[in-house]
Amino acid sequence: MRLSRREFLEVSAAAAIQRSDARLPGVVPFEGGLDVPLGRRIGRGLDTRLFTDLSRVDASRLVTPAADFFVRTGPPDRLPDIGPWTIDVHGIGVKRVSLAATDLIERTRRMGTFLMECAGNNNPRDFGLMSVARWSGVSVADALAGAGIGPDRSHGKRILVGGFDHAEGSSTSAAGASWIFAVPDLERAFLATAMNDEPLTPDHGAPVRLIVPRWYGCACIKWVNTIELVPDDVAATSQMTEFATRTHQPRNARLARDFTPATIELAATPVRVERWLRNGRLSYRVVGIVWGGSRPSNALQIRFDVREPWVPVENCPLPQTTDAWSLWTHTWIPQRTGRFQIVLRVVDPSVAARRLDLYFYTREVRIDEI
Ligand SMILES: Nc1nc2c(c(=O)[nH]1)N[C@H]1C(S)=C(S)[C@@H](COP(=O)(O)O)O[C@H]1N2
Ligand SMILES: [Mo]
Repeated sequence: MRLSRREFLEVSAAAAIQRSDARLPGVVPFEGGLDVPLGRRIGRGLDTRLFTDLSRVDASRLVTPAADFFVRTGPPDRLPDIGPWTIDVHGIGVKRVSLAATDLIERTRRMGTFLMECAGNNNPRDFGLMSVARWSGVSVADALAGAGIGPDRSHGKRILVGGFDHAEGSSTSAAGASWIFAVPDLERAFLATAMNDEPLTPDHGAPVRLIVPRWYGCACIKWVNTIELVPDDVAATSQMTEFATRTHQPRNARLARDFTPATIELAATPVRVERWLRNGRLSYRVVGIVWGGSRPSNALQIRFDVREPWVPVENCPLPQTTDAWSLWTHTWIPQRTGRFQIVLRVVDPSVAARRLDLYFYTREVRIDEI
């Protein structure tokens, strides 16, 4: 949105009178990538998408409303009636049990606020295959204990969590959804039945989906209908193989145990570039998020132009947790008009940040006025 000269003078005058800063309307749009509609469900079936509008993330809106939570796959057409839904728990060394979704829903309690990101979150216009919700459910350990499977289940076994899925793939996705975990991978995992205190919707895996905090979304199986104890040397599933590159797996990973945990390393990206008048001068304020990683870090630096030095992000409080995203802001006074690539890096060598190192979350903006 651009201001007319008159509007500009009015806002300037107002700011001067108040001797305070004034935010100008609108934001500088991010360029490049696909111009997809945000916050609106598009596509059909397996290819259903909803991209969260990350520019709306703010201190008062750190949890994504359920209707805006990203969707990576719509419910299969032949999704069975969720009323009598059960999870078939079986496998080596266990007695086959059915876990009723209604039982899980009765035992549901709040699990916490967690971010979910699709491993294929690669559109620099938006990066909107990422959202944060308050989840409720039953921990996997409790659910298995309820099915008579105690903590000793770990002995030489892995756990496959499978979901109902589309019968056929599409040009961008394969059919079938299951992930095989080592037992410790699921320590914090839970079977979610509610998002933001509302029952799960079909888009998000109703009646039961898996949430594995800090892992990419591809492991967070929707419409869960199977939990199977499998041998340690079991082959990886087609879902794991489909997402192997995007979850940074070793080349030639073939068995489930060849896979590394599909965790999200520390990452950061701008979510909007605001225009401000400060003491009658135009300046820009970059608002961004930092997420992922096994421990919080605020050692972020930002750069707008390869010819300029990296500088510390101006205002980046140490996040209290890496379970969700946290906000940072940075005042920017560009010295020229034209295109800029906004990139971030973390300067702590003990923090793994593969995607940041690859400039994966770079944003491009065009500045017309300085
Ligand atoms: N059964 C099933 N579960 C699934 C998928 C799927 O296609 N089928 N997609 C996965 C992927 S790739 C992601 S990113 C998340 C997205 O969850 P959401 O649509 O609720 O945001 O679900 C995961 N769980
Ligand atoms: Mo995904």
